[in-house]
Amino acid sequence: MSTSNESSALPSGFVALVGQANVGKSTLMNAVLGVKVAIATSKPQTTRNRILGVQTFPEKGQLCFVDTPGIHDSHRRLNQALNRTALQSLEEVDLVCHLVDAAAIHGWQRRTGRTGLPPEEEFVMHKLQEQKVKAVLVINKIDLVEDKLKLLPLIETLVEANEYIDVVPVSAKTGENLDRLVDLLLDHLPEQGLLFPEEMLTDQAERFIAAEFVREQVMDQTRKEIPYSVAVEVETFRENEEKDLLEISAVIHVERDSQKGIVIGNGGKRIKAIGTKARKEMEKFFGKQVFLETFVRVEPRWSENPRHLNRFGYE
Ligand SMILES: Nc1nc2c(ncn2[C@@H]2O[C@H](COP(=O)(O)OP(=O)(O)OP(=O)(O)O)[C@@H](O)[C@H]2O)c(=O)[nH]1
Ligand SMILES: [Mg+2]
Repeated sequence: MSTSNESSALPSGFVALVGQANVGKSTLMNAVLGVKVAIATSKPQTTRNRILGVQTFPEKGQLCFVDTPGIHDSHRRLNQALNRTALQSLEEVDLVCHLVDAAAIHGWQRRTGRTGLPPEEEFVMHKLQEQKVKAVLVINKIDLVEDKLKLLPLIETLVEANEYIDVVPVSAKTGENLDRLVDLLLDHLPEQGLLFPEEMLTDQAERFIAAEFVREQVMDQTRKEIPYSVAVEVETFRENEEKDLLEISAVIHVERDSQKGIVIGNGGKRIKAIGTKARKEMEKFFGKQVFLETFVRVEPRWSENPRHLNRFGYE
């Protein structure tokens, strides 16, 4: 890093978070921001859009994260759109964080008795190499690795497979080493001053964020194919100044009648639980009381239909 003096501008820039699905990209962005801007669940393919998350570090600089969908090999139309979104993000950034899941790779190596990388990880590596990006390797979920010495051969395998300008092991969940990651990213960014106002957090519309909180709960509280058959649209987002609350109505789209039944649940139990938790997340984010209504509609095979993918903002 160049020596700084009082007249030099602070470092800043766009940093894409990329990798396989479920490696913790969104969790890491939220952890650095200290606010949940991107939804995160235990199911793969949670993130479906490019999501900007900005954090300003007083007197240090500004990181503008671009959270992206997990890159994976699939022929489903929705999934291909997600891959495109992730890969296009690489073209617009100053730096890339390639996140890998240390525990998942170790698990794969143990199960198969092999020493290399799982094919899904090779797929991501290949995509990154094609784009010739400047990448930092971020080895996430180290809280799940009991014997930290085991990280060394993993790092060796990864840096042999791809070129990185730096390597950092972290835990997005416990926050371990995230301060080191932040300093290191700032070190690699141009000294160009702040790109956004200090208080800026994201460029996502409030409606989008509200819809995402509902989708997060549906994904979290359902299983099998349902998380991948859900799209949420916010139809009303209104400030009721008299009552000092936000009135939000959201439509949960699924692909089949049977899925509608599961989302609603016995006697409406599940949809009620989804609504309650989503409302609490919204209240935390918007800092206001929320009145939330939810509806479930069937939109047959929307995830294979370009018109609907476009309508839901995925293509
Ligand atoms: N133990 C542990 N779990 C983590 C860590 N980081 C993320 N997770 C968990 O991993 C799961 C996936 O996290 P996400 O942040 O949604 O992962 P993602 O990479 O954004 O996934 P997609 O959006 O599906 O591509 C969630 O259950 C997280 O709580 C970590 O450092 N340690
Ligand atoms: Mg994500």
